[in-house]
Amino acid sequence: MLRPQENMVRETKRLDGIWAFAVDTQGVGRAEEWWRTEVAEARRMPVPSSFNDVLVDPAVHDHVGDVWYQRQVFVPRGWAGQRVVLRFDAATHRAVAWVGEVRVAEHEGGYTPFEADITAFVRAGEPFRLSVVVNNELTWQSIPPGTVEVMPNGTRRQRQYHDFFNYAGLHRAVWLYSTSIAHIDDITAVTDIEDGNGVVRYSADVEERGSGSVRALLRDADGMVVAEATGTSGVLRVSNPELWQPGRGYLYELEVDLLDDGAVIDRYALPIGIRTVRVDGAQFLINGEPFYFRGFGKHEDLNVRGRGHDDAAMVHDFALLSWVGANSFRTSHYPYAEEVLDHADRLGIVVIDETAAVGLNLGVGGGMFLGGPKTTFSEETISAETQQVHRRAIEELVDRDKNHPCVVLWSLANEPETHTDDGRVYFEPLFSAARRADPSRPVGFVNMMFALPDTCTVTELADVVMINRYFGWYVEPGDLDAAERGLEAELSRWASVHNKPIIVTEYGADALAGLHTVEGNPWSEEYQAALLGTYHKVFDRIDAVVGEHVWNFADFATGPSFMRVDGNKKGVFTRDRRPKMAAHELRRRWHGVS
Ligand code: GCB
Repeated sequence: MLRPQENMVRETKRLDGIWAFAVDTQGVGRAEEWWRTEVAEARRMPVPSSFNDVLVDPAVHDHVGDVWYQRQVFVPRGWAGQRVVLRFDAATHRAVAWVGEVRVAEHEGGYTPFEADITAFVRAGEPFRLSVVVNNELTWQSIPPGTVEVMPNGTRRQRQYHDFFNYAGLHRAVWLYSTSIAHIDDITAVTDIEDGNGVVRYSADVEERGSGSVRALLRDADGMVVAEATGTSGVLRVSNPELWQPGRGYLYELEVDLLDDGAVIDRYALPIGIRTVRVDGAQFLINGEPFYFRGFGKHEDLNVRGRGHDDAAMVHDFALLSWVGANSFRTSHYPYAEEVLDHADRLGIVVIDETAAVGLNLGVGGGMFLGGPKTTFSEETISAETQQVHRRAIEELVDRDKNHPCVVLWSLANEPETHTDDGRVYFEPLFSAARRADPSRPVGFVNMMFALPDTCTVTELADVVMINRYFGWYVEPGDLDAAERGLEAELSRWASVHNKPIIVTEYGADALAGLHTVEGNPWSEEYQAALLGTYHKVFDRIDAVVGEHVWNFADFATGPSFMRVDGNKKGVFTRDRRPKMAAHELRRRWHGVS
């Protein structure tokens, strides 16, 4: 799905700002058809933002169910005769939208965009009422999963199987945009390098094409046309290409025009990075060169805005990545805003792109702490229905992010149950779906410690091994010698049993900023830094380890738990992005700065 874009034939209008907002405490809004009038007792809520932390009200913060957003929208008068599209970059976790009285869109999944052609329901130069109901409930049929519990006093409480706060709302931009009626609906571009020449294989989906023809131009970063083709699909070749490389995000622009009698009816300019990604034995190759991932698992998590996208905070995070010497990150544990991928494309930051499938493992939090069900895969828990939702989440992720050069690897899930045959049965079709959707990139999932090199039933489906390990924290807490031994033994085993590159996608320790101890006890900044140093010694001794992603870039909000003190403190930066000792430790290693 293409992002909205402005050019001589397309216009956009961002609907961000302050909207009317109502919490549907009694869950009656749909039955009472709240979209038909202005929502009663509306408060005001910024878009984009999570709704949870903005108003100082526990009933909003912890609300489980529907919330309603509403605003007037003016259709620009110049859009007469154009196709008008309403687009949501993300509504977490599901939403229905109405234009006036007409239900125009419905979407499941909190982190991928959806849109509706509303041409038939609006008039240029006139306003309409836009109503959206957003629902934040996690169930066994949602990705991520959860359960809603009704308490004795009738309030509803969300149980979840993941370690971050269940922020919800209109998290990203909402748009109105125009195109011509005949328009370019989608473009797919896959790049390759053949005999030193850059190759861009493109295909364009065109709607209402009629007698229109398609032309594709490839421009370099200076705007010079370097290759040209016609037709809805074709191959563009560039001699002496500037490659997209880690640390150097050189971008071409693929300009696709829909022409009628020589006139441009529609145009879309897609940034393209010419690069290859391949796994060869235990190496991860970008442009044929071994690549070593240095970076973090992150979260979209900020004070006040929660998971709401914020350009200033995003640019700052990238500046900190560069300061600390990171070359990559994982979009743990859900697809991030497209702005993030655009920025990574430009800076040459490498991304592991993850779905929102986190918590498909009731052995972890579910069984241990919540006293809930313990069977992960069953008719009552993660079922065939969940699997369908998961498959669609994978397809929507690939559909959205397939053209980003920064994305080098798809992560289908974080720490699912993969030591059982049921895990294998669940994941096999999902790997096939991912490979069908994108044959050009490696595919993997993030393994947790219940599934070992000899017992994991899913690793053989993956191109890489991604593992999260907490020796010295959840296992052997406080004992870094034991941690070193345990980690080395396990990584060596992964390397000898599976001839695949290993990326350690999580390792780390909580540290309370400002807590210092001479002994370096757990929770101190000293211990966090020392634990990372211990892991690094081991990584450097095992050739198959091709990546280190510290958990986490920054402290982040979680649900309530006796294991969390005002959130998860494994950040090497605090939630307001100040460095802990560990950040300096990483900077020394990754930048060689002393
Ligand atoms: C994990 C999870 C991550 C948690 C982390 C922790 O394995 O993947 O979501 O936040 O551990 O800190 O416990």
